[in-house]
Amino acid sequence: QLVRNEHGRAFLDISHPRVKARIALQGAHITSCVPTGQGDLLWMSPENDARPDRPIRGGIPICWPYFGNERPGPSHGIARTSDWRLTGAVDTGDMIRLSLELPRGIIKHHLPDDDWQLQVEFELGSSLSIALRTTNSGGRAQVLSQALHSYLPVRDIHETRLWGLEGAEFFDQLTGVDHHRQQGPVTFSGEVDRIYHGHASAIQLDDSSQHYLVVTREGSESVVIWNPWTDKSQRLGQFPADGYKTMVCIEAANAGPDHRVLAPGESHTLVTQISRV
Ligand code: TA6
Repeated sequence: QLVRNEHGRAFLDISHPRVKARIALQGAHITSCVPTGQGDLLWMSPENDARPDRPIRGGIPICWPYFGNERPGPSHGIARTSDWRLTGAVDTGDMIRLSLELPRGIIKHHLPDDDWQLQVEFELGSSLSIALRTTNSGGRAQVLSQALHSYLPVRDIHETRLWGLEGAEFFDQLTGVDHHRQQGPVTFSGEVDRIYHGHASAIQLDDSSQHYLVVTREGSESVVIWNPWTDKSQRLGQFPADGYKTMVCIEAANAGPDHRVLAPGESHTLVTQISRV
């Protein structure tokens, strides 16, 4: 049902036999997803002040229609601070499917030279799936870069390894140097901010838990791996100084060299699934 927090921010609170979840209407931003009998699949900062128009730290921010600062404007684009509209809710018994759209008037307001339609579909049950569909509704080709900026919980970042990226090439956002090659699992002993590209297979998050998370993607040949570590944690808004110890971002993306050019009328759907195995 629709609830509002003390700042008037609207959330969809989902309570289903298979899952409990919460989605902020601003940004169509899922902030928690707890399948029955499991822990939350997502990490949320305890320091969110959740005032409207401030990006929520945690969950899955929708970075669109550009990633990071690939275009002038707010970091990671305009979708996550704009008000979306619920357009559908279906209970299939073993999951709930929610559809939202970003009204075209809002897109036009922020991006007067662009012509896009944007919808998102969540499938919430024993796992989480989010599909972000962009349509070029204009008369000229348009460039799209984007990410589903998933914050995932880990028991201890020092004991965390990401499998599935071995041998993949990556661009290091910290140094601006490209064409690194991943040797072995991704481990963390300092800030990590990398765009792995030319890569589409599943990523396993092994943090020595009995069950670990698996992230899969569709419509994406790039994935961003980020942990802010100590210094950046101090500089980030709404982020506790030790927050880096219990989270990692595994972001299904079309970022860097994996940006997409959509012809008039063309659609592209970016999908990520998060499940515990
Ligand atoms: O995806 C990694 C990243 O681009 C980092 O460089 C850092 O800026 C992070 O996103 C968070 O960005 P935000 O705008 O949400 O503070």
